[in-house]
Amino acid sequence: MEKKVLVLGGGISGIEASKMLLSVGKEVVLFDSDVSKDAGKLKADIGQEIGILLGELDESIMEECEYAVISPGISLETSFAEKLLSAGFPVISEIELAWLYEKGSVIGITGTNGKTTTTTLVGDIMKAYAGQDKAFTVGNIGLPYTREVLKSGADTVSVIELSSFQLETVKTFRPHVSAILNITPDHLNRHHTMEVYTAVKEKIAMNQTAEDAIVLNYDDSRLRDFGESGIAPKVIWFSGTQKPPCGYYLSGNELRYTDGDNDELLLYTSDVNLVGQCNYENILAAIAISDAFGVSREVSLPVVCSFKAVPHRIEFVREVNGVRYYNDSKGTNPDAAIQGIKAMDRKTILIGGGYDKESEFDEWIEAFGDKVRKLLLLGQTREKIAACCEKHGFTAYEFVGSLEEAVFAAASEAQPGEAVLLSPACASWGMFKNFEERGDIFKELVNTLA
Ligand code: UMA
Repeated sequence: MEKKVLVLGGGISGIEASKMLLSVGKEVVLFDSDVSKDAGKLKADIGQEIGILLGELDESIMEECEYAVISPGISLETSFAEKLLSAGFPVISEIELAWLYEKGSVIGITGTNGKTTTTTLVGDIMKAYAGQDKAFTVGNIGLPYTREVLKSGADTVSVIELSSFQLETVKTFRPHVSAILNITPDHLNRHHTMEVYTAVKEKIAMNQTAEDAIVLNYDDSRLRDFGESGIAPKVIWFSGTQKPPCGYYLSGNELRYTDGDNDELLLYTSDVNLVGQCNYENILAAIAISDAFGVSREVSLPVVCSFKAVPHRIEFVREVNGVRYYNDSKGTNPDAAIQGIKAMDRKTILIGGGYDKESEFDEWIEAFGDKVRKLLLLGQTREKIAACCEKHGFTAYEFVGSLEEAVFAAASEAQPGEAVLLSPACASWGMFKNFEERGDIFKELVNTLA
């Protein structure tokens, strides 16, 4: 009898992986260590009768199942995952599972920051190129790859946002074009060191060959080293600060490309709706990816010009009494949040703090300069951030008990001509379901201000 597949985690990845496996005729056992999960609801979400295990995972499961598909949020160090791995039981990511059923072309995009904007933009370019129903924008962006992959065919393109959690357990995944946008400290509570975190991100290229391409950030020393280390795919550089030997770069208000001999203007920054250096870098990476994929600029550049900021990334919400409110809830780590501060062109009341991912906040606080006039701190990390503020001589901080309190305190503090920015430098977990919920609640609160 054919063995079953064990799916670990009953979130959206586990549900979509289970559905996909069932539809290709596999039997599935879904495990979630959270005993409070509602097995009936999980079965209803999946829409078919499957085995559901909650709480503890018995070792006998390895007899019953062929391999496990692990959800990204589950650390390989959890006791049940460790038990499987130490017994040599195959454990693959939901991305790897989908890849095994992929029939079309694949673009994979990772990096600490800018992934969602770049993936969304590349997805839109691919829709213009291949057809609306021939390009799938999936992955960490919030739509599991397993949900769409069975629609793939020779003429489709899957554009996948990949987190380090998802790359940790890929085995044969091979994007035709990949990109690593940047690598700065994040998720160190899970990966422990920058070396491990970097190595996991670099797994995006581990199966690529000379027929494939990788787009890398020339300004990032780790990625420069990686690109110059003799890796198999063709390396394509982009830079927000300098002209690379060959590649895409920002020069003043111009987005340009050089092939080493000839240099050409692609766009002016005023041609695009996005603002901020990080976004110009995302655009350069997106053009590099679509060029490498063979999309003509007549197709890609108009999409770039009409593209609007994705929600929760330095998203302008509203102006009230001369104060501009920005939602950068996706500023879930110090580096992303630094980009949020940089994008402000006025004095700013900043709302920060949240779940503790063991990040260091020094560089974030240093980036305040004389732009951040007041910092409102909430969540698990607020004492840690306050101590770091004191270390750096920044004393204009205040503790707040909730996001609601933060928005009202910011509104009464801000003067006309200033900005209020939610860019927490921390994950939302613990106080909110995810960064989207945090950003949505922020926007609702801002919309109640009179
Ligand atoms: N679970 C266990 N045991 C554990 C941990 C979790 O059983 O030890 C169970 C939970 O009880 C829950 C399920 O696993 O039922 C949750 O799985 P999950 O955390 O993998 O969440 P999903 O709903 O499957 O969402 C995941 C990504 N979540 C994480 O990586 C934490 C989503 O990224 C992604 O959009 C989605 O897959 C589709 O691909 C979110 C994210 O925060 C946006 N990503 C991080 C980031 O961007 O920084 C990496």
